[in-house]
Amino acid sequence: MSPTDQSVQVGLEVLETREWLDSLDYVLEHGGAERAGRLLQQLEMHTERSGYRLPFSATTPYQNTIPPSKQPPFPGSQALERRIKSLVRWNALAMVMRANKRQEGIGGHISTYASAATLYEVAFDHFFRAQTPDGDRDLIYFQGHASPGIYSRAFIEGRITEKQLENFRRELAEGGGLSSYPHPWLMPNFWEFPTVSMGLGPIQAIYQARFNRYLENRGLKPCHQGKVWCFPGDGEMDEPESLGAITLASREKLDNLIFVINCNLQRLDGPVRGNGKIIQELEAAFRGAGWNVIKVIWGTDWDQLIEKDRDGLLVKRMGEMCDGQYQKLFVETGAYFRKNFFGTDPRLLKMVEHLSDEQLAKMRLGGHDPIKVYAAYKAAVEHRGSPTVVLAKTIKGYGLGESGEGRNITHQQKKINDAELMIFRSRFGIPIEDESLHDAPFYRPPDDSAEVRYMRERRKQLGGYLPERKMRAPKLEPLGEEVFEEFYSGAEDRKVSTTMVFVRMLAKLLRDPKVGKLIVPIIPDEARTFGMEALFRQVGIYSSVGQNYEPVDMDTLLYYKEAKDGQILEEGITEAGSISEFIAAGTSPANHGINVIPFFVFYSMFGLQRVGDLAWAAGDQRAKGFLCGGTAGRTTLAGEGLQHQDGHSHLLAYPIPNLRAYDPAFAYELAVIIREGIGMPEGAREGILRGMYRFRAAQQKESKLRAQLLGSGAILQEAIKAADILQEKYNVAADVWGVTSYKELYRDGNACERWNMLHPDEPQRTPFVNEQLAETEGVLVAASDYVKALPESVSQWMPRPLIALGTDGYGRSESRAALRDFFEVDAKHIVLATLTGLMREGKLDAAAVKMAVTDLGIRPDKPDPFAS
Ligand SMILES: Cc1ncc(C[n+]2csc(CCOP(=O)(O)OP(=O)(O)O)c2C)c(N)n1
Ligand SMILES: [Mg+2]
Repeated sequence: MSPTDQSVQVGLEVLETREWLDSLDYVLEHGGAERAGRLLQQLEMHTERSGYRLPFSATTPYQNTIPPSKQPPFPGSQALERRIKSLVRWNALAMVMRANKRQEGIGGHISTYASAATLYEVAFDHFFRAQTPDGDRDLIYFQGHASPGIYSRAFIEGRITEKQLENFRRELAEGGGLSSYPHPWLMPNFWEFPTVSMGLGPIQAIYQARFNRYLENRGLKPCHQGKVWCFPGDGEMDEPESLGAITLASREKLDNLIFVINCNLQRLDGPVRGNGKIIQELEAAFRGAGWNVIKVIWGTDWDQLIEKDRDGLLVKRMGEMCDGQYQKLFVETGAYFRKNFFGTDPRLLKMVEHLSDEQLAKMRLGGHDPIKVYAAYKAAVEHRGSPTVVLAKTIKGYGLGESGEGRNITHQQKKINDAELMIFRSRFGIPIEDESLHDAPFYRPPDDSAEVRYMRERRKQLGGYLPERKMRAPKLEPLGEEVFEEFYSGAEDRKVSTTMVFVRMLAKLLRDPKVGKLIVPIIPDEARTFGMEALFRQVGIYSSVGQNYEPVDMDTLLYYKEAKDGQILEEGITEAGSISEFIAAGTSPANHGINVIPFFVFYSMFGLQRVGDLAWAAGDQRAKGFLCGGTAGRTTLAGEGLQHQDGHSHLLAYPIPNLRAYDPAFAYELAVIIREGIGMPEGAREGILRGMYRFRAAQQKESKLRAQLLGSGAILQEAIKAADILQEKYNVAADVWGVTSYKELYRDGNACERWNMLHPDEPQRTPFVNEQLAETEGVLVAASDYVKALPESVSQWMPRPLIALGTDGYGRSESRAALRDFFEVDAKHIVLATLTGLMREGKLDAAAVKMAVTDLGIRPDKPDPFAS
């Protein structure tokens, strides 16, 4: 075709397209969206029947799902809300900057909240309900590393002190501090859901929404207006857990569930989909799964342009450009924008000829525009029949100036320079003078200011402040002995597996008039393996739609019975889903004020090994319930392969401080454990090549007081310091050992033991650890940055008793020095442990050790890190 023919062709196409569009507009106007939809379907069918294959597309054009004509009016004061949002932005930035000025490297994130501020603020002012009219409440899964913004708002609301804000990531500081991320364990009156381990928020939110329906359908939860909101990052959506359960949400028609994905096009290192478009990719995934998808891409500034775009040129151009290039546009000038975005077609250039470069550069994205975000949330809240996902386009580090906004390094940025601070201050209208700016002081308007009054009034209208965690259910009464009595006496010489006993116990509990209804059995498709099928019939399997088919085994006694009020949660083959459900149930006393007792019964190998991070999150949020590993024990489960033979799940239980792990042998042991578990009284918490080398020998050869200090990793330095202190202040000669691998020492020790056992008449081998320490003198002290179980696992081969120091317990966000003091693994605690050992050997008296406690500056009443 000649160029002239080509342009004639294009001209004809434009005309043809216009005619079709005009016709469609007519139908939309006179017949409505439904008629238009039917017509389009017929056109599609007609094309297919004529033998043409239309390209499949799960996406819609790269534009807002809600057109301006369908936008509701914005109900609040935009001006005041912008003021409040600016103040929240400021303090969020200031808390991270100040923390890092005081101590380099303490960390924190400024760019994530900067991109998400509008997404949160619109929700706080208009949507998040601390209490719904029917007494329910919304449950919010905040994006973990957006926490500075959430703290900042609570500060302006007056719920968090300036001191606490000052001590962001300094939780052990005087006056208390704030944890880096949402941790209910650390801030039990504030955070409800730990989310920062990517992907755990989304899957937990889905199962939370499902569990709420379960409670409602079983009549345990009378109210149902609450929504579950989850705010993941676009990078986070790559986690299998993020997308892995989305079909469950649509299958279950969870219209009580709203995802808001902050699509700032960036993750930690760089673009999420530089060569693609994350919003379109997510749209396809969620639409394909049956979700209601609302895209919020362009801000109000774009409305006029899009409205004039009758031929769809602009929207086509919007859809062509990949995310990496969009990111480039965000950091460039208006002139660049004009040339590289609109410059591909003279007609596009014409569209924006009335706009200056400066105006072009300021064209806002949808996720930064409260009007667009409000419209999306309102549509999400009102939508019925399926869950909703809002895909909001934003800029990472929005407002942080030249060095932060949209840059690849922005995620790790902890501060901005004075000039940028000044621009930020002026852009967001923060009333702080130039002279004070350098320190980034906090700013809170007075209680009677229009801003504080407005935000408090909004929260009052929405039922109170958020987030707020508290125990909303009364304490469970301990169960009477009579339930368990039959198990105390045993099975009269009959050998019964603990799994079988457990199932009998569970069946009995389900029949108990007091707690029966509260029991929530959760099974990932293995009930028959454990002999639990009788429960199908006894209490039914939960199904939100009942049973729409005649089960094949209907004529048997124990048929597969599904029911709307069924009690068993048969989750299918998803351990991640099942434990998420377990978490929802186990936190229900706090979140809903409803006491339930979840029993998650799994093939033991597929417990902690499979879903360790979720189990950790369960501990963090204080979930209560029973994790029951059936068919446990490496040698007990004969016949199955390596993927089934669990001999280590108890070791995997070590790191979770508030998980109690038992390996019961008898029915009565199991009975005692379960009875104790249900009615446990509050506050009852009872819980380098071959591996080592001598790093340094003591210089002082003639002292009678001697010690062997074993240090590992970063803590080896503490052991060296301790040896110096011991020598200088206490006349103790201490050798220092570097232990590179307790596991190797353990493996070697066991290998020797085994060989010796099998070769009784040959010279016996000595474990390496014993060989190393046999000729030494003095007390043995080990310290590492890991749990005490590591050194203790090899103490059996040491010539003398070992005192182990380690980091058992939940961590804190703090400086290294404060943390090593907190966990008692620093030099002074190693010194104290050594002196204690010498006292036990009778070489020092108690008074001398007591004096050392004082001299070393150790507080004897400091909390036990294992239990705090
Ligand atoms: C399981 C897991 N892996 C890695 C990280 C470390 N990490 C924290 S934030 C982040 C990037 C998040 O990007 P995105 O989800 O897009 O959030 P954004 O900050 O852009 O809103 C990473 C990799 C983590 N928190 N959890
Ligand atoms: Mg991102």
